[in-house]
Amino acid sequence: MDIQEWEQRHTEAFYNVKETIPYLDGMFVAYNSNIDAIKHLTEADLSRLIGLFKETEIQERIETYPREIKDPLDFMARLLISMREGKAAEIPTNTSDIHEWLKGHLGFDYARMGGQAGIISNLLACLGLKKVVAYVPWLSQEQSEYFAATDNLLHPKVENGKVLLKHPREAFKPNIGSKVNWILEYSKDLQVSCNGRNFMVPRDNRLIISSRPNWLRLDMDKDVYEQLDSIFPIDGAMLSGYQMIKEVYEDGSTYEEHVARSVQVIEKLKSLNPELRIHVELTSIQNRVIRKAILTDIVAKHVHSLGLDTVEVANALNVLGHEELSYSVIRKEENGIISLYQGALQLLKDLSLERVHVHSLGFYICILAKGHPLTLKEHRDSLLFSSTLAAAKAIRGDIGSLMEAEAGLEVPISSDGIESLENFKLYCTGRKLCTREEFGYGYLYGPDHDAIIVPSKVVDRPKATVGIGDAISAGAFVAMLARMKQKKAINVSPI
Ligand code: 8BR
Ligand code: GLC
Repeated sequence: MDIQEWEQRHTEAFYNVKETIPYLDGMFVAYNSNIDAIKHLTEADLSRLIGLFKETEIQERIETYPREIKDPLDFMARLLISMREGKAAEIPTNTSDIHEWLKGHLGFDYARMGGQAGIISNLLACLGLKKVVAYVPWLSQEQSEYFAATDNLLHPKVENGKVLLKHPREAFKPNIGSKVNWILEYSKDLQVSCNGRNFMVPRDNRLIISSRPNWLRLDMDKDVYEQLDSIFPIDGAMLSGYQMIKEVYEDGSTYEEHVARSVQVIEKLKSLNPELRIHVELTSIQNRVIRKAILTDIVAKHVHSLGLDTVEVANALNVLGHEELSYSVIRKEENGIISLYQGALQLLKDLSLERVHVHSLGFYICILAKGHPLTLKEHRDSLLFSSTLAAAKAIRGDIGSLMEAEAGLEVPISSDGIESLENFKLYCTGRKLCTREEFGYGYLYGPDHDAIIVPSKVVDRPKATVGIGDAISAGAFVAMLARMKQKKAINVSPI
């Protein structure tokens, strides 16, 4: 694979996409936004934290693999698991005790916009889309301050029973608390030693402690739902945050009701614009019942596009009954990329999707159902645009404009990514998914699907890793929609 050629393709794709963005009327982005309290862990922080516990107890807790943080030992165990594997994870906590404990024993470096919908809304607004309508059911005044101060960013506000669109800073709900998540970022090569075991962190990544206060409800206000037409015209919706749904609530209500209402919103959005495309951005979902319900009851048959990372592919496959494939995705041996491709394809089929976009460190795979209106080159441009956004976000932490995004073009393509792709070539040509030449373009042609595979840009020392996945999925999805709109406009305009 010619790395120079891929650099050139990144540059061309960036400018191609930049031209198409004005064709979009707007995007809807819901539901989750929170404040991320980010702490970059040093070796000193870590040994201080470990020193607060008996190391044998930490080890015992690691073996129980806690799926919820109930006490500081659960936190310590999940942190060490995440660091050992270099794998991102998000673990819920239902009390404010851990928040207080972390404030007292660790502290944070800075706070910024968090939550997939919050991050995506700000990014799209800063990229200069005509209109971005965000919707966060628990928008507090403090949270609203984290939204970009741009005129194109709006949020529904109910006034005298009527839904108006205002900037989030004028649309918050009074008397509501804020959701603060802790993001523990760690760097590659950090040395860890606990209970006689030593390891070196394999890659930059993070652990998220996600606060789930009991007032949190993933729902849409009745007035907003009934007057959903007021957010139009929009071309697409990016939905996330379903992981917040609980199996059973204190008032006795269950996840089924929340899932059913979430589906109603999706169906209503589609009925208001049948050409609207819906993307769901997945994240780490510890509760397997909820993970399965999100996939089989919300995503399957209702949405068009799914974005996720490699761990999430494995977790999704696992609850859908593909354990063996799930394990081979997670094992990540030399053939990990083959399993990842097979896994993503399985998700496309099981969930009846039009598109599955998997981002990994160094390369992205996008599986497409046959019959998509864009060419593979156009899809490739969308993915490469998102790789430039990821690079810009990794260097800067945030992207304030398209011009700032352009800085991502300076970041080199990952040589590990190129190597992973080389490992995949033989499989693809051997199975007649493509010729060697087609593989060089990143195009695969399956019997019932097509696929794009591209190497991506990776920043050596990222400012932070949290939220990069959201930038990748949002960048690629919006670039795809913009291209679809542009093609449509060109086809209907008189010659
Ligand atoms: P999630 O947030 O969904 O886990 O996605 C994170 C994504 O960020 C990874 O899939 C990877 O593609 C990207 N990424 C990470 Br992690 N570190 C990066 C870096 N240093 N430079 C560019 N992209 C990165
Ligand atoms: C999840 C987390 C949030 C984080 C985001 C980044 O939504 O809850 O804290 O900012 O992921 O993708």
